[in-house]
Amino acid sequence: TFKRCPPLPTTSVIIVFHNEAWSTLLRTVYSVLHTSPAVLLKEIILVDDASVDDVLKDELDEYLKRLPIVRVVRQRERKGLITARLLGASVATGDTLTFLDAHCECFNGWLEPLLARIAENYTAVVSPDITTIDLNTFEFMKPSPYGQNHNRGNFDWGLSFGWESLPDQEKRRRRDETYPIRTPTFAGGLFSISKEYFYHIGSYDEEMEIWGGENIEMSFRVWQCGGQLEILPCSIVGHVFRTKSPHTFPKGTQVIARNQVRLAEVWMDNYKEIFYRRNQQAAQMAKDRAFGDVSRRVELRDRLQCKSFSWYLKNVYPEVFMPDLNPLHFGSVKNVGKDSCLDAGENNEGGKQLIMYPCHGLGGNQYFEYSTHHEVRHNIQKELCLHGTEGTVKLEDCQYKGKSTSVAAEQKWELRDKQLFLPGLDMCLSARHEHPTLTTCNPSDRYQLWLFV
Ligand code: LR7
Ligand code: MN
Repeated sequence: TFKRCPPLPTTSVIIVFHNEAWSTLLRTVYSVLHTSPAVLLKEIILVDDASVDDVLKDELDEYLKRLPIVRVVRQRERKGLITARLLGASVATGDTLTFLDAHCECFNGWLEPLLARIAENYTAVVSPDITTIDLNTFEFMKPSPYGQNHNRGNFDWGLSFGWESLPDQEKRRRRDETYPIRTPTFAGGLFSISKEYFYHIGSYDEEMEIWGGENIEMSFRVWQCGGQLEILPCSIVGHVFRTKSPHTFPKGTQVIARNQVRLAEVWMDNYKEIFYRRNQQAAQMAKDRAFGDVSRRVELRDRLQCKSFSWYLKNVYPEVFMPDLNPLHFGSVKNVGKDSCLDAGENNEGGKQLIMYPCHGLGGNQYFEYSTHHEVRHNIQKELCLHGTEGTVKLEDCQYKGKSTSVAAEQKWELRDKQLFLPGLDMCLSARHEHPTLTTCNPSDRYQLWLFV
C-alpha cells in the first residue's frame, strides 16, 4: 500500500495547574514555545485551578502579555484537574488537544509524531515517552540513545496506575523503534487527541473531583469504545515525578476512591468486585451508592456500544494477573490474641517479613485472600503469598501460577479451627512476636487464632 504524508493538524496545548511554582510553570510554557512549529501551535491555554499563590494571578497575567499565544483561564473554585482540563478544552481552537502537566519540558521534535499519528488514525490517543526531570536538581534526563527499553502503562486491582516493561508479544509486534507502543493504560497527564474525538469518546467524567482515577477511566473507555491508546517513542517529554502529593484535598482524600468507584461502576462490569474487596472505603461507597449519579456515563457506554471489560482484559491486557473471582475467604486477617491484623508492611513487594498492625478495615496492606488452592494471598499489585519457613514468615511470589504449576509446601495453609496450619512443616502461624512467625501448634494459644473479617 502507498502511504501518503498526511497534513498535520494544529494543536492547542492545555496546561492545568494548582499552585505550581512560577519557574516550573514557565519552563513548561517556554519549552513548548521553543520546540513547537508555529504553524502547528494554535495556542497554549493555562488553566488555573483556583491557585492561592498571588504571583499566579495578576503578575502572571501581566507577564503573559508578552506572549500573546498564551492565555489563562481560571476555575474560580478548586475543583481539580479533571474539570480544569474540560474548561481548557472548551475554549481551545486547535484541531487537536495536547495536555501537559505544569512541570514538564518538551524535547526537540516531541510534537510532530503525536500529530502525525492522529492524522493517520483519528481514534489514536497518543502519549509521548515520558522521561524524568530530577526532583531535586531539575535536570532533564536526556534519553540517549533512542531505543532503549520502553515501558507501558498498566493498572493494579486497587486501580492504581503503574509502569511495566513491554511483554514479548508487544516487542515482536513492533517492527522498528518508531512503532507506536500499544498500552493498556496511560499515565494521563501528557497526551494528544483529536478534539472532535475527545468529545465523541466522552471527554471526561465531569463529576470526578480533584485528582486521580480519570486516567484509568479514560484508558478503559478509549479501548472499550473502539479507540487505541499508544505511547510514541519518537516523542519525548520530561516530567517532574514527585515522591508525594503536594495537593490539599478540600473534601478529603476519599474523593480518589469516589472517582475510582465511578469508573468501576461504569466500565468494569463484575470485575469491579475484585477492586472493592481490596478497597473497603470504595466498597462502602458503592454499597451506599454514595458516588453520585453515573447514569450519563452508562448512557455514553451504551450509545457508543462499547465492549465489555472482559473483552478489554482478553484483547488489550492479556498479561494481567487475574485474582480468584471467588476466593474462599477474603478481607483482613485478625489475630484473636493480639487484637490486631496481619499487615504486609510498607512497600513489601515480596522478600520481607510481615508486621502486626492495628486493624484499619481499609483493605490495602491488610488485604488477604484465602484462595481455592489454600494459599494466603496478598494480591493488589503483585501475586504475593504468605510463605512460611522454620525461621521466618515472609511474603514471597506465589509459586502456583495456574495450570502446570503447583502450590509450594511453604505456601499451602490449612484453616483449622481458626489456626493457620502449615502441614508441610507441621507448624502454625503465631502473632506472639513483633513479626508473625511459625511455631509449634497449640490450639489454646490465642496468638495462633486468626479470623478473616
Ligand atoms: O487539584 C488539582 N488541580 C490541578 O490543577 C491537582 C492537580 N492539578 C494539576 C497539577 O498542577 C498538575 O499540573 O494537575 C496536574 C497533575 O497533577 P500532579 O502533577 O500533582 O500529579 P501526577 O503527576 O502524579 O499526576 C498523574 O496522575 C493524575 C491523576 O489524576 C493525572 O492524570 C496527571 O495528569 C498524571 N500525570 C502524568 O501523567 C504525568 C506523567 C507521569 C506519571 C505517572
Ligand atoms: Mn505531574
